[in-house]
Amino acid sequence: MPRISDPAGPWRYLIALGSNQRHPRHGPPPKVLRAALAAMAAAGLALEAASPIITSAPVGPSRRRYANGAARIASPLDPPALLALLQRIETAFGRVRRGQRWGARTLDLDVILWSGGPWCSKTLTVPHPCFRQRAFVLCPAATVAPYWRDPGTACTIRHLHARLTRPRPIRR
Ligand code: PH2
Ligand code: MG
Ligand code: MG
Repeated sequence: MPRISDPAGPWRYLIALGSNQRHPRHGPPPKVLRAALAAMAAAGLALEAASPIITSAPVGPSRRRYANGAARIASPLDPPALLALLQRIETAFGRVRRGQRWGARTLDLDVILWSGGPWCSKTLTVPHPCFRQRAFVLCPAATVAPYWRDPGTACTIRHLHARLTRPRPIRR
């Protein structure tokens, strides 16, 4: 596998994992996520912490529930090289991109944060543009990186999670 090492690394990354389709060999979504973590480690990513796996109601058009999780990893790869590696793992798990936004997927691996601050290119934006509004990302992320600060808001993950899930009075 080609590697683009960055002399300023190793970097830390927060990765969100999702699945809402069974895999013929690994089985149902929670098992897909466990197998994906093993595949990430086998590909040379140093797994520093992995969250418990949760199930969550689908956001978007898909009707099946998701299994979601988060991992904190260390790697010398820069964001585009890491993204390419994660996409190879998604493809190896049988993910087919049908062009439908938020369609059902065997495995989704998203880069949420990295220790280098904001990153923006044609194919990748870090921090992930929607992660602050997604409890299925923030809930597992808060278990592996509670004090990691989002460079966009300067809030910790724990704070973002509390803010999103805090009970609010009903407006009448
Ligand atoms: N991922 C999506 C769209 N909707 N909903 C849940 N609950 N979990 C996900 O991982 C998820 C989703 C697009 O990647
Ligand atoms: Mg996603
Ligand atoms: Mg994705």
